[in-house]
Amino acid sequence: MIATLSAVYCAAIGAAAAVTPLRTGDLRLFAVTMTCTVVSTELTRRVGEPTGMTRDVYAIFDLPAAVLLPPLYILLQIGVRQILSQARVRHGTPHRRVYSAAVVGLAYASASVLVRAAEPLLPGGGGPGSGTQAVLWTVLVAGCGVMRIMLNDWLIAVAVRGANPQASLRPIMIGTEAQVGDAAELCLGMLATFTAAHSALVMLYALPLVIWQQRSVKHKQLVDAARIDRKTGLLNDPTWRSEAADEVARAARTRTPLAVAILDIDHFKRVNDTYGHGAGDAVLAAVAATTMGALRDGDVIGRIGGEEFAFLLPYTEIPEALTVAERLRQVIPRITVPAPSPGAPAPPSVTVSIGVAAAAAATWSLEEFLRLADTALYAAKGNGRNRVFAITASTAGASGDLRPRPIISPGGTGGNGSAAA
Ligand code: GH3
Ligand code: MG
Ligand code: MG
Repeated sequence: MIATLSAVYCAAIGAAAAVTPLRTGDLRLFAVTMTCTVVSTELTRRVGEPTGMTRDVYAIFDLPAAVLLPPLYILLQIGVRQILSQARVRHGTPHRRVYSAAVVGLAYASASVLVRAAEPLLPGGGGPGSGTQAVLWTVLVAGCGVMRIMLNDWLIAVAVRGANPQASLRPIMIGTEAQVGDAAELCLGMLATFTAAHSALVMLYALPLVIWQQRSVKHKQLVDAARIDRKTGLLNDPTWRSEAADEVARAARTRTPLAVAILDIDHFKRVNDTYGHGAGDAVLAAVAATTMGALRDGDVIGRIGGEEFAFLLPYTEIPEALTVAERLRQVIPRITVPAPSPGAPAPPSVTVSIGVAAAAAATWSLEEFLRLADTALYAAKGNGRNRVFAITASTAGASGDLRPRPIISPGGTGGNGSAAA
């Protein structure tokens, strides 16, 4: 896939070069879009380019080149920017650079071809014009811009999935942040295109906007990096504690039910010892992904230790919290984790022990919730592992019976005592 697309990109440049006549006006506009691209890459250099699949803001100068010039120019512009980024911003893997250039370049070239084909169909013919024609023309440009984004995302998703079938693309493809970023990028690109259609040099005013937007994208990525555990994508320990403490304080204030649970993978050391640390990491990521998938959006999930995760369920009645924990205990052993490298054995399935502290309207602090959940977890481990134990209280600040009790699963495979709630 990567080789094919890269070959198509190079062939497209060759074919476009053969059929594109050199015109002074085109060259002048290309000089401006290329200058803006080079200057914005240089000026945002120190902001850096994050690794992995990311979104950036260069469409502001790519869209004018794609819409107002023959496809050859945008194919070249994208290629030059990747070469420049490789040399000046971050030394990435060469084949990924070529693939990025191919994906973005071909997506824009398709948009370019489409605009050229559709422009003559507008009532006022080609060009942005003014009044109704200007509105219709920008709608056409926006349509091509959206098509470019979709084609781009689809090609990237195919490659990412090919390399890692488990990869989660949701946040980067359709998360709120991605959509806001795409919309801002597209709208600025359209304004720049409309402006450049009238006077290429006026587009220079867009330069500070690009630098500003690139910095804000980077800022968001830095904030995420400081909050998120890289191995699992869950909140890291300090962030989880801080967000969980806010929820606990709110529950105490509003007298609403809340539960805190600690989940610990059973005999995880054996996975590392037998299958290697890489396999252990893959298991950690898979358990985290399953946990995230099983919980709701408002639940607070974090990695609070090596193979220990914590989750807080706000507004959750005791029986519901116990059901959630028990469901997780049942579903995690069914996860299949692929081998970390070709030829290596696939890691085994794992079981988990979960300790829950749940209160109908408790005034426990987060520390108390955690201490009780830990006591319940200890009981789950001591009673044979692969179990959920819970400590529950129905009244505020309850100090009655705080002994951990096992939760009986519907299939009878879990605890072996009486039900908790
Ligand atoms: P138990 O059922 O009692 O919880 O046994 P356990 O083996 O899961 O617990 P133990 O505390 O003895 O070992 C936890 C292991 O988790 C030891 C450590 O090497 C491993 N671990 C901690 N963090 C990571 C990590 O980030 N990646 C990997 N692969 N292993 C980790
Ligand atoms: Mg463990
Ligand atoms: Mg542990």
